[in-house]
Amino acid sequence: MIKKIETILVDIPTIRPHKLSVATMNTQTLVLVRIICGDGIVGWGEATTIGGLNYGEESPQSIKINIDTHIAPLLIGMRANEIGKAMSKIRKIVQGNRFAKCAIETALLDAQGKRLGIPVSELLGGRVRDSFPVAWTLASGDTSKDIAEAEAMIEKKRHNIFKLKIGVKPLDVDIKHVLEIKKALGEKISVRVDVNQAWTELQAVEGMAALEAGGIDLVEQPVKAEHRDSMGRLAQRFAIAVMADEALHGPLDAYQIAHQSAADVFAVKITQSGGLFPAKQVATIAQMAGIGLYGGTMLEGGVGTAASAQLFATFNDLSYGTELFGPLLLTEEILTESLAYRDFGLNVSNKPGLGIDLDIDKINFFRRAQGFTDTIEAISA
Ligand code: MUC
Ligand code: MG
Repeated sequence: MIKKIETILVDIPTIRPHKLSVATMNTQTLVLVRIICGDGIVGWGEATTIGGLNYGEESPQSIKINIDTHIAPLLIGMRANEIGKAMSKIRKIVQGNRFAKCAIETALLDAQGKRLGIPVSELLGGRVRDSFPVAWTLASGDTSKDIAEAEAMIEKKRHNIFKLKIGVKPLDVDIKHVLEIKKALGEKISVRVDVNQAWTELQAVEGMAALEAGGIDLVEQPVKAEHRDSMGRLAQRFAIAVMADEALHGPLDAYQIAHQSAADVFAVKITQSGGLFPAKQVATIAQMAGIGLYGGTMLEGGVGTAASAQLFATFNDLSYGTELFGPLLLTEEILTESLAYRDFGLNVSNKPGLGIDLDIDKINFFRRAQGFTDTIEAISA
């Protein structure tokens, strides 16, 4: 039985300012969800977004208040092991709020995995891999700092795929920045860009021609999410891969984008999709349409990253790798044991549930910094 649902906002500083075309992040707010079940099992979920309401239509505060006010009351007293029924009730009654729904579904899956003694991947169809590559985003805003950061990552065997955030500066300045980084890192290192919707189609035509000639592997969301015809024209015109990110809000968008041939690759995100099961459907649609898969992130902390990892481990095709580096961008770890980043990738836990434990003292400390005077209780499950 679902006994209690708690939502906790935790603000964690980033290791450096993270500059996107839509926002500069100095902290990340994690919305943690803890579901306490009648059998004593505890499940954790998480949702994050970027820059308040700059990236999407849910903010950390809206996620918390909508779970507390509208979603949790629907679930209290339901059977905790009937995840399908619980999520279908929420999906019928609650419009939108995909991030909030994802955090709840994650917590229910974590609890169910712990109850059955199996990792969440096995509740999602079963894993086909135990590790995958993880890209790093260079977003300091400075070319030489980005090159030094990338070289340090390669040296440590942490990452050999890099995504550059562009779109704020004039096109020629951005292109120069990207090509200088590509030249410094060399042939063997994959360099991609994320424009976060900042270009017009004409700017994209000019930018993508230069990026393609310079050996850049992929362009993520070059134009506005709703400009699907533009995405389609760009995907057809250039050999460089076009990836849909902000354009993908779950299975229906996936179906329509596939139908319109408006992307070569999908960035699958559990929050953007509205949960792990809808994200799996997004991946299935991509695979049916011959669209490549990339495991995306909303810069989640340890819980959301572990959940994404459990899902991405079930994808047959993961040809573009993942970007599950969220916890590495934060100064503080909220897990008692960090996720296993090794050999340019992430090893996926095979412990029950999400395979993680949370550091309750750390969570209470960062809650206090936000002015919360109450604390959450440590519960072992
Ligand atoms: C995005 O648009 O892809 C993912 C990695 C990163 O640096 O930003 C996010 C959001
Ligand atoms: Mg993106």
